[in-house]
Amino acid sequence: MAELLSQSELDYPFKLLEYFNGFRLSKVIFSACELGVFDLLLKAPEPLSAQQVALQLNASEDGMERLLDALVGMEVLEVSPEDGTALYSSSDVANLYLARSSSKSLHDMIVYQSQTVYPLWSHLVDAVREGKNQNEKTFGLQPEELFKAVYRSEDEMLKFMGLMNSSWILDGHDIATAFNLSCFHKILDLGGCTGALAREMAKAYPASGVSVLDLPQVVEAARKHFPQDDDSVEFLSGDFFSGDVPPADLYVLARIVHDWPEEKCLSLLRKLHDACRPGGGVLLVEALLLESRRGPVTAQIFSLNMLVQMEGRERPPSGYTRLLSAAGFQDVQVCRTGKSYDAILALR
Ligand code: SAM
Ligand code: ASE
Repeated sequence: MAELLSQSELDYPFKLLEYFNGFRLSKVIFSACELGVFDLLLKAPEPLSAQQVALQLNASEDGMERLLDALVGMEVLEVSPEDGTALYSSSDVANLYLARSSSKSLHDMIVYQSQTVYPLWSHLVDAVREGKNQNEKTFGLQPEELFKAVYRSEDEMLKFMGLMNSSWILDGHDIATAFNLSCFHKILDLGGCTGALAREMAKAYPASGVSVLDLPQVVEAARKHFPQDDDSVEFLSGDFFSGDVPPADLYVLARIVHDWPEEKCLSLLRKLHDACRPGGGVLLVEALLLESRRGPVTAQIFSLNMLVQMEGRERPPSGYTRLLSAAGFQDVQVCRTGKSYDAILALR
């Protein structure tokens, strides 16, 4: 059995200190992204002093120097020389993932964590006490429906779409190829948002037709703000809770089941079971917990996030098998990718 934290840390609680200081490390990354530090360092032809960075980003020299030094300590930036004026430059990782202009940029994910998730998490104590999300307390709204809160303004909807879009930069290919899905000729990604995962599916299965169904305002914004050069994915407006879903061989539900209470998930899965032909199926994409409850900590943190922001939870494989069986699906297969998100395939 793995040694418990409380035993290995008795001499000096290194991990414990790292955990409870962690929020400040998050804020260092958030702030540097929002100030444009990584974009400036990527563009600069040579390393810059704190004074130069501060001047170009409209910040104080003292504040910027401390922020840059913290980023060096976190091994996100590099500094030289050891004496004289310190000159800062980006690392390959920062250029690839933190600069806005990179094709693998996680900037949108970071902005959403900073501006929406972080304020919500300041009410974690209340969320745990009350057992419900903190949208009302955090943003001063009383919407009757969950996505009226998530999409409380056009700007919030676009930021949320940016978050959803950027996850598949990292995990999209692994999810699309977790199972061989080439036998499903018509694939429909329900709540497919910007189409980022659907595009990975279209790339992996060029002989299949891939469509996205989402709420009308999301489809409109996806077309306008997240356009695609190819026409590999078709967009449909609709509501997966009310009325029929279009026919398909494979229904994809990526990060949908974890948003909603059990009864809503069951009725959606039953509807999909009725809509799909024998041999058809459903692919769930979620961050799987371990049956042992011992991790992965990222999925456990996501489950707390679902408490703080949504109405659902993360589950271990048995949780999904139970839901899928109750809806009538069979042959449940689970694929852990080792990244943030995993795949569960079930057949009618
Ligand atoms: N599947 C995408 C992904 O994993 O990146 C997005 C997941 S996001 C958590 C939930 C998505 O479901 C959003 O795009 C939202 O607009 C959509 N959605 C919420 N309620 C819906 C409904 N009643 N009908 C269709 N789509 C809905
Ligand atoms: C959802 C996923 C997310 C609904 C709201 C969300 C995420 C953040 N807010 O389906 C992404 C994953 N979770 C975290 C904590 O980053």
